[in-house]
Amino acid sequence: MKVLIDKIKSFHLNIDQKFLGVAILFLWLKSYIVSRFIFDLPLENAIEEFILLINPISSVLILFIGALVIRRKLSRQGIFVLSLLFTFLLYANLVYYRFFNDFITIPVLFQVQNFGDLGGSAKGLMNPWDLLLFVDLFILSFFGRKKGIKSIVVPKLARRFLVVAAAALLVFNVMLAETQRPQLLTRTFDREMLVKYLGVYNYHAYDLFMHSKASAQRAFAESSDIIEVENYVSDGFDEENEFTGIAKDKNVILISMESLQDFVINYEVEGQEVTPFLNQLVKESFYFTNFYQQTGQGKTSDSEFLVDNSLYPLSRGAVFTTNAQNTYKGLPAILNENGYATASFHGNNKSFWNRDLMYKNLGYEFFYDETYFEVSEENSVNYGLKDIPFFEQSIPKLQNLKQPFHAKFITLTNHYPFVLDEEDIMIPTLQTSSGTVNRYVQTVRYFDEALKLFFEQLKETGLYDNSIIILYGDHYGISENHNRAMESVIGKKVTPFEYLKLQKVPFIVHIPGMDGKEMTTVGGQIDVKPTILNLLGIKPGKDIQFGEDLFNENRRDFAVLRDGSFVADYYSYTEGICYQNWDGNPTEDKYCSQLKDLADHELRLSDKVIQGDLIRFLDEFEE
Ligand code: GP9
Ligand code: MN
Repeated sequence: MKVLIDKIKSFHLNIDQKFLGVAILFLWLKSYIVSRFIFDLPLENAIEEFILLINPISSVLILFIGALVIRRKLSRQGIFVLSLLFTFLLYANLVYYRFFNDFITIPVLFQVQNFGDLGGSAKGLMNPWDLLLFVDLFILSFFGRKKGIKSIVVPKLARRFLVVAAAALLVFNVMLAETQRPQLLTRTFDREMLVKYLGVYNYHAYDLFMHSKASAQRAFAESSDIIEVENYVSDGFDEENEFTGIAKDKNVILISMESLQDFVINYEVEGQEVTPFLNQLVKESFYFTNFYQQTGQGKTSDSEFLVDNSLYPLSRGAVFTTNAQNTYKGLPAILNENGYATASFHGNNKSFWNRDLMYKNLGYEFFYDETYFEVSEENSVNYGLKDIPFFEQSIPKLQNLKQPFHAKFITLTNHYPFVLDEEDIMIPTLQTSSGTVNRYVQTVRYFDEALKLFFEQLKETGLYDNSIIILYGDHYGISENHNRAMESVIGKKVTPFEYLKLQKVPFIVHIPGMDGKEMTTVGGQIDVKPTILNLLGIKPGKDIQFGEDLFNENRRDFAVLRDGSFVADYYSYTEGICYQNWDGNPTEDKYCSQLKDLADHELRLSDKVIQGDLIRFLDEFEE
């Protein structure tokens, strides 16, 4: 102990080490200033402020100390070059941010078109004040010339200490970030969040890692890999039925209903309907009562992926962020080729779930993100713009779209933790043991009202008559943590079999002028793309779709959930056990285990398509 104290007492930095220290300090400071005052990151509390302050230092330390560990000493030129590289990275992000309000990703670097956009106005995006970012480099190079500064050597003990300190800081940073945003790294929601919580350099390291992983998997794929998949999905692909082309050339209005589970339909709280409008709408529509959500960690974005591609999302992470550069044959792209204008409307930050990049790839021509809406303190709650003003403000934009159009609306208010402003509460809460479940019915009720108003506006503007309106719940709102509370809602014990059934979300196809019908076929979000294409009478040509048209009477009753559970005509499977649909009792029937193998096989093939980026090979096999 005494030795250590003496060591600390006698500790002093020589001029070389001071030089290194100053370089690190400068880099930390300017990274912080840029992140805090130039990037418009929403900071919600003191912890987030603190995270932002500490996050550049871990990466800066790791860089310099890492270089020292590898090379044992660093020349002043070495320090200068490292500072220059980091400054350049920071500055590139700053310029990119000014234009795109987003951060650079590796794939973006290779998208020449992006920089084409930037190129013309790059000058306009630079500002004389930006030179301040480089001031420290001038200072360093000036002092570096001074006699006496040679190679920087940091004693072994100090080096060890610094390595541990940098690593500990990084771990602390990530842990603190996780308290603010659980699953930040596994779900990788949003670049804005990654930069806010990890810092711009750590974000780039993470982006590089994710990108390399995806590239490696892609590199090992061969064009022949697609044959097995094609053979599997081709059955019944082109079959026609009485619904084929029934909505030819009509506008398609697709509504993603946030966290809407099927159990709320016709459910009442103290004698008041939770979804009065939907209850009426389902009577006037094709209402699929055995339709399942099939999302994984990518939640809303996974549901979008399923609907647009008829491929399964991945079991880990959000495919919108992990495989956004793949080739896809998205529903919007197909409709676009067939003369449709295509747009997505969503009152949230555009880079959430990497939508801004992924949408281009799926064939959306327009993305009306939050910047296209008037969003204020009063008209937003929780994640952003409330559903009523969202739909209201969307109408004029919709009217401006060339017809026929394909327009997707992603609602937001009915999102965990299900909070509303006082004036938007229309029904009482439930009285279960879970506050989440109790509030859920109120936010659902608010959404139902928004939907009613939207339909009214569609009718007023005349858009209604030329359109078909398709609605689906994106994923569950109530997780299994609330099973006890859900027992009083559904009136029975929430066994794994019942929990599986709670994964039903409404799927509603509303065709103005047609009578409604309850449809009992078992299906899921994967079936939406072929269903829409069939209604419009559009043949997509060569494509890989795991779903089947829900109006096809010969279709198989089958919905595979992302965790490997499935529901079929007579049997269901979840958590390792097969159940009989008619009484919910476990069974060991052979047919059920065959279905289980089929479900696994299907998920595996879909994963292979995504990981190997196999759609890019489709054309090679065009006859
Ligand atoms: C975010 C919104 C909600 O833009 O789609 O995302 P979720 O948490 O439901 O996936
Ligand atoms: Mn959602």
